[in-house]
Amino acid sequence: MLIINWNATYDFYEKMNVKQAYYLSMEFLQGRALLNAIGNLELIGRYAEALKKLGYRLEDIIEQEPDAALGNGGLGRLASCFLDSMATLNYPAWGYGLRYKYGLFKQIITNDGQEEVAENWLEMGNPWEIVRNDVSYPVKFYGEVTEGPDGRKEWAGGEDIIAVAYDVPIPGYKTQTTLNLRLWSTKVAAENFDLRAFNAGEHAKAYDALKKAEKICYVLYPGDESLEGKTLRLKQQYTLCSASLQDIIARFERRSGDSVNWNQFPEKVALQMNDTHPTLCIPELIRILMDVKGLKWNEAWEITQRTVAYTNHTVLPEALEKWSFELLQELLPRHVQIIEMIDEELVNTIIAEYGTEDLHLLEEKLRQMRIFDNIELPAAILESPIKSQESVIEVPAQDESPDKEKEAEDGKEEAEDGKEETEALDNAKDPESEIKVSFEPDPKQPKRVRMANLCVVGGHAVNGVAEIHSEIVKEDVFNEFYKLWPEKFQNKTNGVTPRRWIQFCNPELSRIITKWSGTPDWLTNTEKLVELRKFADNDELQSEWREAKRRNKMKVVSFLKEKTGYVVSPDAMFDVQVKRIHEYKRQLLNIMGIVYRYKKMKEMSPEERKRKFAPRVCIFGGKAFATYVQAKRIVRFITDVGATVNHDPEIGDILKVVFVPDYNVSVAEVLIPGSELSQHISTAGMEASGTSNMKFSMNGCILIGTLDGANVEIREEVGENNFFLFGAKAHEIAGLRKERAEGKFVPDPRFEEVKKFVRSGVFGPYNYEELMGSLEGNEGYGRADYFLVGKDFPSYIECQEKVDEAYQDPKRWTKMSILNTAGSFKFSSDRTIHQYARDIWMIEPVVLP
Ligand code: DL6
Repeated sequence: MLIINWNATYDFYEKMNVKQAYYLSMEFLQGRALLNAIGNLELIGRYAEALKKLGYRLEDIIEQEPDAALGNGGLGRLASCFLDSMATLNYPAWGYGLRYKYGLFKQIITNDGQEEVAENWLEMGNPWEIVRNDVSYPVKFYGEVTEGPDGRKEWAGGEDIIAVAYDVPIPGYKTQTTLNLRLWSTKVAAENFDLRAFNAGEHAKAYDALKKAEKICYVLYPGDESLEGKTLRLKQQYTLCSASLQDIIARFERRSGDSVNWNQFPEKVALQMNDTHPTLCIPELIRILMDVKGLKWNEAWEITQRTVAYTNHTVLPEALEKWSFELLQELLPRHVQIIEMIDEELVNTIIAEYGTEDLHLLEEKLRQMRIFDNIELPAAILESPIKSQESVIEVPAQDESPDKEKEAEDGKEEAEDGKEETEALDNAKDPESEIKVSFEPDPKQPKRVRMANLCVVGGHAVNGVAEIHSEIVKEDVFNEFYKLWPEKFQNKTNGVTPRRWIQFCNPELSRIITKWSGTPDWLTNTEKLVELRKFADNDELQSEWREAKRRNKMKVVSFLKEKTGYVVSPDAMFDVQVKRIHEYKRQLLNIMGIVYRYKKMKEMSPEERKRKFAPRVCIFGGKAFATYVQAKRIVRFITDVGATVNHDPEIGDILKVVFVPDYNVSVAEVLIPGSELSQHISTAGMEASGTSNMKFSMNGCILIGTLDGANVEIREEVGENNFFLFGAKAHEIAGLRKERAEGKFVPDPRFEEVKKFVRSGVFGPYNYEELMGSLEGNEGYGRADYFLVGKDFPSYIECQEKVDEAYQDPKRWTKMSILNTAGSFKFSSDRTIHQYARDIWMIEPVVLP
């Protein structure tokens, strides 16, 4: 059925020559496909029946499928939710990505913390893809650019590989529309296989080109510490952009027949860049239009800007990609020329806007906004109009401490970057300053290309992924661009598909929702969930609601036993924090809170303990990037605490701490329906949106969180009484950090008590000095609690006391839970996709006849 629908959809779009949106993403975190496919086709019952006749249970068959984990976390899963919504809402759209041989690593938890093992998800073959050997494109790296007789640039020589399409069907719910996710794999171009070397017995030499080509798609996100890693990552990004654009352009030409009109390209193609990873689409589209199709620069540039849009998913400076100019120039020489043209265009715009009278101001604007960082201005601009101003004086080269570079490598760039910027601003503003304006690059600093700036300049729309994040994007990260082009900036609050994240993972709750909302329509129109508000106090609904949660908790109990060996009580509150391990997500705050709880429990009589604390199972899950040392220390800390607490006979079932290994989409599908409290406790202003917060809330789980990302909007919708709020606000963070740096912060005695307790060795022999030291900013431990764990600790543990109190009143808790599901209507990815379609892509639903 899928294949029939898939072909019908494709044929119809071809025939109608519709405008299509293309979602380009280096990550798609699809998870398992079977239940989703038969669910969207409304075949679950019949499929299970058929399997039964063959002697199998659907549940067992489902478990056989490995997760397609072609993504790291939220960004990739968002892309997959979007595909589901695009198909369900009948939007003509496709996804383009890479078919990594090894997805995100498999995480093993040992006594020493996390270990990584390659995830060979294709080992048993993949029935959900069709290789399209007839759809393949050459992709070039390195080489030289020359000028042809007609003035056109020619990029020749270098290394050629072939990108081959693997197509994956994306079924919509209750619709025939079945979209395509086209993933590229790479192989050697036949002519590059050195048969002569092979025949001469030089096998290694002969296989060299083969390996070079194939390894591009071996692994998702290779560590980019080494130059080799960086080159590989850049090759991956370019492969995605080049192959996808060649494919899109070929489709456009085919559908245009004899009357190709390139001006019409943006009327037929909308291209969304999922973060900066596909930025090379911009110069690649221009390259193809100019060098292959013969368009002039102005035409190519205008068409590109009308076609491309950019979503920003992070404000962390270390994640805003900056590529080495030299590397880019070596690997993609023609693209660098094109980026130079875009940069020049931008510099002219900045000069037109700010003039050349105040060179301090101009230098400042150019420094912040140019695509090139620390690269000389185009000669024409330096000569005139800038050189015509007599006041240009060169800046004396400034010393760079060697330590600083090391710190930046350790992931501590933000703090330093912020500092540099303030200093530079101060200097620029100070008329007495000795440092004079200069447009010359600093030879001691690296030359870099800022991909985010290229995206903002090259795209017609820029969006953040939650209201607060989009404000930060406008007011902070891209403020200079916002002042120049306010009309480009938008917000598109993320969403998740209610099919996978309620209906298929939580059929118990879905039945109750349908019964009490009076219709199954909530699955495609989540506004209907609001109906539940009317019955939030109803005893019958409350008891059904609790019963469903209990059954889902029982599934979690079995799951935890199977995966960790721990046996936990279903009577305890299931308190969950599952997400990538990152300092800003503050798993450290959670575990420090648990340690505090444990210590207090130990100091109390059993009766007092019972009165004061609701029994809890604290569940953690998430992967730490293999080279992220601090994140791995946090994993180790959590597992050590678990090992101590869980075996403490005095504590028993009143507190358990479990780290679930190898958190992925399928694990989330078990944990989320059975959770009661979930933690979204990032330092305010640092989590762009979060999407698991939406999934938990939909499944009647109550959130404890800061005013960050989509938490802000979730709290608005579910009601502030149904959300446990704590912590500093985003606008306070800079001031608090400054205070800390000036040594003015006085930590709460309870926080000091916890650190001392950890240092006492109660959790085993591991050296906790680095971890605890990082919360103090001791010499050698970096940025004085940059994520403000110590600052938010008192309000966090006080908020947790309120959680205990609420949980001890089941009627109140159940009401809060129902109101969470009811208030989650806004967070369907269907709403988000409608907004992208209407405001950015300008596409309409196309229903198959
Ligand atoms: O927008 C999806 C997701 C957000 O929900 C998370 O808040 C955000 O951290 C994540 N961003 C990334 C950034 N990756 N890069 N580059 O994963 O996006």
